[in-house]
Amino acid sequence: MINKLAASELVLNPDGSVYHLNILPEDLADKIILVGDPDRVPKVSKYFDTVEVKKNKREFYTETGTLRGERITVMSTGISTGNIDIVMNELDALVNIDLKKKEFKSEHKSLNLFRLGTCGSVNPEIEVDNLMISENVVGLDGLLHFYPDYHFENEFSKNFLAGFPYQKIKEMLYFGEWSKKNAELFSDAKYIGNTATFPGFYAPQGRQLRLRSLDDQFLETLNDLGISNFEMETSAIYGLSKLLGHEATTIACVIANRRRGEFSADHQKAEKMMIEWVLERIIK
Ligand code: R1P
Ligand code: URA
Repeated sequence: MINKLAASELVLNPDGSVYHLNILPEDLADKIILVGDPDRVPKVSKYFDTVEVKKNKREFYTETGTLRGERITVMSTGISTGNIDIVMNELDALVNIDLKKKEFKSEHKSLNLFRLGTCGSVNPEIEVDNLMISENVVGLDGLLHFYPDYHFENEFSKNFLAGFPYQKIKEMLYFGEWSKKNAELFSDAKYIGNTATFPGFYAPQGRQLRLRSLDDQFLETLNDLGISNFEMETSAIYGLSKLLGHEATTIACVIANRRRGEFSADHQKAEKMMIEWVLERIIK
C-alpha cells in the first residue's frame, strides 16, 4: 500500500490545516454534530458551555467547545453528497493521517458523527415538526460507486432492490445503516425509518415546477418500498463512515409532508426542538 501521500492528494493550507474544512487536528472533538445549513452551527453551539475554536471556509463552518465537561464539535456541510465526500475524507484525515508526515497513522481513531438535518416525509402518516431517525438509507446519488471497496446489503436493501421499478436509476443505488452502537440513545424517537438520499431537491425528489419528474407515482412507489423520508446527505455519511470506520446517525426534523402537500408553519421551532433533544441524549 502507498503510505506517503503526494501534495496533490492530501491538500493542506499553508498553516497545515486540511484544504476545505480549514481546521487542524487539535480543532476537532471525537463527537461531531454535522448540520447542512451554516446558520444552524451557532444555533447548536449556543448550548455549549465554552467555545474554543471558530473557523470557516466556503460553506464549512466549525465550532468546537465543551458541553457538561465533554468536548464537542459542530460543523456545517452545506448541501449534498458531493460536499459529504469532502467532509468525511477530511475529517478522517484529521484523525487517521499524520498531516505533517503525510503518512497513515498505525492506530485507527473512530469518530462519532450525528447529522442534524431537515427532511421531507413521503409517508402521509408522518407529521411535520417531528423527528425522524434514519435506520436504513438508500443512496440514489451514486457517490459510493466511486469507492469500489464499498459493499452493504441487508433485508431492507434486498427487498428495496427487488421492488424498485426505475431501471435506469437502479444501477446507481447503494445502501447503508445507522450506527448500531448509538441506536439505544434514540430508542424513544417518535419516528425511526428508512431514508432516501437524492442528488437534488426538485425532480430527483419528485418535485415538478416547470420540469417533469420521473412519474406521478414516485413518492407513493418509494413509500410502498418502505421509504419514510427524503433528504440529500445521509447515504454518503453512512457509506463513508462504514468504509472509514466511524459511527454515524442521522436525526432530522420533518419539515415537509410531500404526500399531504404540507410544509412546517415554523421550522425554526422544530429545529430548536431537534437540537435540544439530541444534545440531551448524546451528552449526559
Ligand atoms: C435541502 O433544503 C437541504 O435540507 C436538507 C437536505 O438534506 C438538504 O441539504 O438538510 P439540511 O437542512 O441539513 O441542509
Ligand atoms: N430537505 C429535503 O431534501 N427535502 C425536503 O423535502 C425537505 C428538506
